[in-house]
Amino acid sequence: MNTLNSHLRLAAARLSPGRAVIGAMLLGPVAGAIIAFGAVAAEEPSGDVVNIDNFTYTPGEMTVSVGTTVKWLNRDDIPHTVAESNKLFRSKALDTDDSFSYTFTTAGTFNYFCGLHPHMTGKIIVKDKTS
Ligand SMILES: [Cu+2]
Repeated sequence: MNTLNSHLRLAAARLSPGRAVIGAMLLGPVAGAIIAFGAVAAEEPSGDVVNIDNFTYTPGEMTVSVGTTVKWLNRDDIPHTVAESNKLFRSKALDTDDSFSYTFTTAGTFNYFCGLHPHMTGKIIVKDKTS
């Protein structure tokens, strides 16, 4: 049942781009294709973004350079948080489409988890720019 629920929630989260695609189809093939392509492209995360969806941080492990700001974006329909294991940072509860950003100023490996669902974990590996 859990898996089914997860899939249903995942499907619900994908409704908005789907609606755009359906709308695009009604406008005619050529214009529709262009608009549909734009809707899909806009969904691609840009920069150093960790998406939170279906109780999962994606990507679960990310490597960035010192000075990089990482943004966590909650695409799930329930709240999540982002809490570094050594309390370096801790977000508030993020509602759907809320985000939290943190700029990593030192090299190292930073493990984090969701304060509401501690089994949700992720990792940011920060490297010096010269190495
Ligand atoms: Cu959570």
